[in-house]
Amino acid sequence: RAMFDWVDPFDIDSQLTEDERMVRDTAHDYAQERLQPRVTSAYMEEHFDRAIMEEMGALGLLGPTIPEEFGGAGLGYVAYGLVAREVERVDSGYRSAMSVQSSLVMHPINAYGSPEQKTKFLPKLATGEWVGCFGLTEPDAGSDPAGMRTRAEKIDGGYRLSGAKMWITNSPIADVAVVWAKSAAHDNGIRGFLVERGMKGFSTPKIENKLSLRASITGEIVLDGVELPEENLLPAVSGLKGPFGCLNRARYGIGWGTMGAAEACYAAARNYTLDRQQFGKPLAAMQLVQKKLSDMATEIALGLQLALRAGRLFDEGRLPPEAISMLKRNNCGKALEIARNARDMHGGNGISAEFPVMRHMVNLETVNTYEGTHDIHALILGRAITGHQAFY
Ligand code: TGC
Ligand code: FAD
Repeated sequence: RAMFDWVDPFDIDSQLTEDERMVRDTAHDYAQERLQPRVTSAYMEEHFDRAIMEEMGALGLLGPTIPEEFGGAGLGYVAYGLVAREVERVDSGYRSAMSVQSSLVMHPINAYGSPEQKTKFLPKLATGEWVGCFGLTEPDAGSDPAGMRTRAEKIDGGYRLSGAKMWITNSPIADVAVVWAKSAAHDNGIRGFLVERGMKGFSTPKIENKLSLRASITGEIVLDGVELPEENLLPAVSGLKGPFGCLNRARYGIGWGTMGAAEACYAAARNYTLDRQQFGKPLAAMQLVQKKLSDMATEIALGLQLALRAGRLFDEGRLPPEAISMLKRNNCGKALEIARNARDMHGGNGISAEFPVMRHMVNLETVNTYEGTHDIHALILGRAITGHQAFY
């Protein structure tokens, strides 16, 4: 009789290559040894430690899919997902910092940038010497980025950018911002621009008092007539498919990352209910508690298999964006449900920062909203299933 492993019931471990397991173990050890000890105070103080970017860079965790010639690790998307899972096992905010740098900043420069842009930006982003951010959302354009108001006007030798971006991960500490704007010189099409720290009219005020993702830094991007040279336009993409091509990668990473957060909540709920006695026996011996743990284990096992299959298809170039919507929506929604149940199973202790469950729960509220809300992904899937768009 094969033995049941409550952590890995379908032996996902043996479905990974040796290299993937090595990357996973490196990320696991780093996350547990260096991130776990600082997360509670970072969360309470609403502080992101900038040194984390350099630590991750030194281990090759930033831009792992970027070619080695530009400072990346040249790894596949399964390895990238495994890193996201290990980092988000500690906190969704740390995974955010990492996935923005990798998928939303390094990827567009690598995929749409000029050779000069790749040489100038990618190696420094890979080591964490530079931090990047991605500006798509605006105060009046969130789920509908086509409604953006940020404008690029052609000037002699370059462009002048005017507008504002809202809810931007890493913006207050960013050295470079990938900003999406409607460009008058390109039939008002959406184009990507590399805005560098120090450019006149560029500022990034911090958004204070978040109740979620407090270990990640979030801000605005204000573009007050920022003038930048022609060489800072991303030359090789135009239209919304530019930012969406980046979002495909970040959303895929969230599919893995949220399972890491869910696994942390499941393990915490199991440990807590095994220790805690009520009515003369451990809570874990009660039927209702066992049902909750069984549901958690099942959803995590299914979610991980889905993420792994998605990663294999991604590496083969066969993963449709709509399948990424299914992965992001399902795994994030299930992780949120698992975190809420784990919080409940900790009773009063569940609301204390001594335990990770409520922090994961409120973090996952953000993850359920950003990179396309839960309902927007349902509509993306609905359009693909029926052929009718129901966005408006
Ligand atoms: P639609 O007509 O569907 O498409 C416009 C053009 O884009 C192409 N396209 C895609 N290309 C690649 N990948 C995808 N996933 C694509 N989806 C669409 C499409 O083929 C078309 O190309 P073309 O050449 O024909 O012009 O555009 P729409 O305006 O109808 O889109 C509707 C909708 C709702 C699907 C879309 O706007 C959407 O996904 N909204 C959600 C917005 C969103 O996800 N924002 C995320 C902001 S970044 C963020 O949250 C970072 S958090 C990071 C962290 O901290 O971890
Ligand atoms: P809205 O679009 O106003 O949506 C509000 C509600 O209406 C949601 O429930 C939504 O599902 C629903 N809704 C919208 N349209 C429809 C419809 N057609 N039918 C039915 N229901 C609908 N953005 C970036 O560009 N870069 C970043 O780095 C970034 N980081 C973020 C970090 C944090 C902490 C947060 C909270 C957000 C971040 N975002 C970032 C922004 C994020 O992507 C947006 O918040 C998200 O896309 C939703 O947009 P919105 O907030 O404007 O909500």
